[in-house]
Amino acid sequence: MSKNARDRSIDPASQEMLALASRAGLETAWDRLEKQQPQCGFGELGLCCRNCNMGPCRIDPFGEGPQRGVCGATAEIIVARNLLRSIAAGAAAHSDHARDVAHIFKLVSQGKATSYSITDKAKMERLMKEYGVADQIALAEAILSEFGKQDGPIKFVSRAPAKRLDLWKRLGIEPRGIDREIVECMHRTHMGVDNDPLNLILQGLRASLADGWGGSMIATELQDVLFGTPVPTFSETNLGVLEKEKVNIVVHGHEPILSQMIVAAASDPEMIDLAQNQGAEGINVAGMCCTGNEILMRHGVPSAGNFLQQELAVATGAVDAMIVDVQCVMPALGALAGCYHTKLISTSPKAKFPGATHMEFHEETAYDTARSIVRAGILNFKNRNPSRVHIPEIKSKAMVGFSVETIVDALGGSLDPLLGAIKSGAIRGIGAVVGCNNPKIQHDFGHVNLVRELIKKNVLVVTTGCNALACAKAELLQPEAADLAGDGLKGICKALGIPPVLHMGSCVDISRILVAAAAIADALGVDISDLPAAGAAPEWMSEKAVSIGAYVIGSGVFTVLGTVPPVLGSPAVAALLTEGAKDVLGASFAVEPDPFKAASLMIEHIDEQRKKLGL
Ligand code: BF8
Ligand code: SF4
Repeated sequence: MSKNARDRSIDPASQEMLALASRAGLETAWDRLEKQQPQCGFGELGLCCRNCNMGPCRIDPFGEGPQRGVCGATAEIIVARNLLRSIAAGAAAHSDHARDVAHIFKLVSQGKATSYSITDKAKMERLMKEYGVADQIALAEAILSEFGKQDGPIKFVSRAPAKRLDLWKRLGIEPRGIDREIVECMHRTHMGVDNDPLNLILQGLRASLADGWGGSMIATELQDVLFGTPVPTFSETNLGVLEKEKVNIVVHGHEPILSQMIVAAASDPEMIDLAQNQGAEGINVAGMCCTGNEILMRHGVPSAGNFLQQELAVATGAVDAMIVDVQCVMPALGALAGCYHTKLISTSPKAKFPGATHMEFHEETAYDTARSIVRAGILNFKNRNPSRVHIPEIKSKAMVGFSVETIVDALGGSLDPLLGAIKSGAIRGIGAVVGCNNPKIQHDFGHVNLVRELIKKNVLVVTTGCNALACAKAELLQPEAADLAGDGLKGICKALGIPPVLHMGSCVDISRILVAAAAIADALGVDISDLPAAGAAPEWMSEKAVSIGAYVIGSGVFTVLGTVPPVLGSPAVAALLTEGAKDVLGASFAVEPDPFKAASLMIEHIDEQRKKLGL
């Protein structure tokens, strides 16, 4: 195998496909990153501004060239504005996803979107109680009104511990309507509006809180209501889940309102018959990225991998259809699919891709469209060139589906055993490790090594998104992985039959981690920032991750980032995020690309918190 493939990923299935891609002359994200070198130094530092047409402007980081944009904006202002815009984009992505789920929930309540139904009625009733409404339609309307609400705060904010709520109020960052906060970010960053870095960052926190405790939480809650609250389930992950003799349909993107329907359509007997008539043994649906996490944890549908494996899946030559909706779908896929028989099918009116066939998905006709899409995949099976099929025989078993409800169940009905274990030190603390892949970091290296280090030191890990999939592939989501944990954590996991790394879902499901953190803080009578807990995003790349990072520290959790955010062009903003925030929010960021050092930072923080709590 070429050294290149080994340098690019630690995952053997990905290495195998990277070697194949390079032999076949196929271009991947790693190649494109190389071609981008050297990347723009101003961009890396956050020092360029295109917010008006007197620009583009850039600030010379060496102090020799211009220190102000044409309007007079300084490095501080430009860096803070750029950061705010990234948060707004990330919060918009999560929240617009949530809006679509809420919209479907409303249609279901009105008896319109007949392809969908209510699966977790008890959860829906709990939400009705929380919102103080008497029926389902009223709940749908109340939730939808969170987006356009003019005066806050949004409902789920009251799930935060009282001390946190007070702090948000005092700082003036209690989120009002979700759309309002995002629009305000765009307004404030327009030329000549908000030019105070601190004021800009406070608005960034508010918009991000509207994501974490708003958009993302709404998505999670209503997806559970519609599709079921996850319970522990076993499945498999990695490219080896693709099957040579079956029609392979990969669902990639983020919204389970699509992937759920594809899963249902693919198990339709008529579709299976059709697949068999076409010479296949059946239909194999596999997930990719977060929509993969959604169906993995709810239905045990195997996942073909995380973000950087989307191109590698196509390169197996065995994918008959890759169905995409929104977010984290590389526009490179169309051209790559064109080198194979693979049909790339886009489905969202919001997201079209070069080289894709567009089969638009609508709530009212969801199941019929899903059947047409699955049929297109089946009919493409005969176009597969068997001599070009190469599926790595590598996959890992994983136990997934740890919703907060499930964790409480696994603990015997209350958080007390967990609190007891934290108090006794058997569990040293909790590490929330989340986020993307980024070819700037060897694929999965940051994720897997950080998590291994944490569990070794008795830190229970909760995970979502691409980290969850990295851990699954590295066999850390199996109960047997308890053997890799320190003695205390190992004992607890063995007693409960759970892995030391708990898969809590997709990226919007980081809201589950917030709910869990709030419950633990409440049980201990402290704020979230007092908990022996820390977060990390070892390989993050997306703007959603910027919003997540902001709401996580805004909620009081110290967080280590594995790739450098574009803020170093302003020492003042960088200091605010890594130091100043601590005094105000009780939490701040650290940047540490080395996962072993990152684990040490998290553990140091956890130990400090333990000491403060007298544990
Ligand atoms: O929402 S972790 S690469 S797939 S952004 Fe994207 Fe990042 Fe993966 Fe999921 Ni989240
Ligand atoms: Fe330049 Fe100011 Fe316009 Fe930005 S807003 S492009 S710094 S003039």
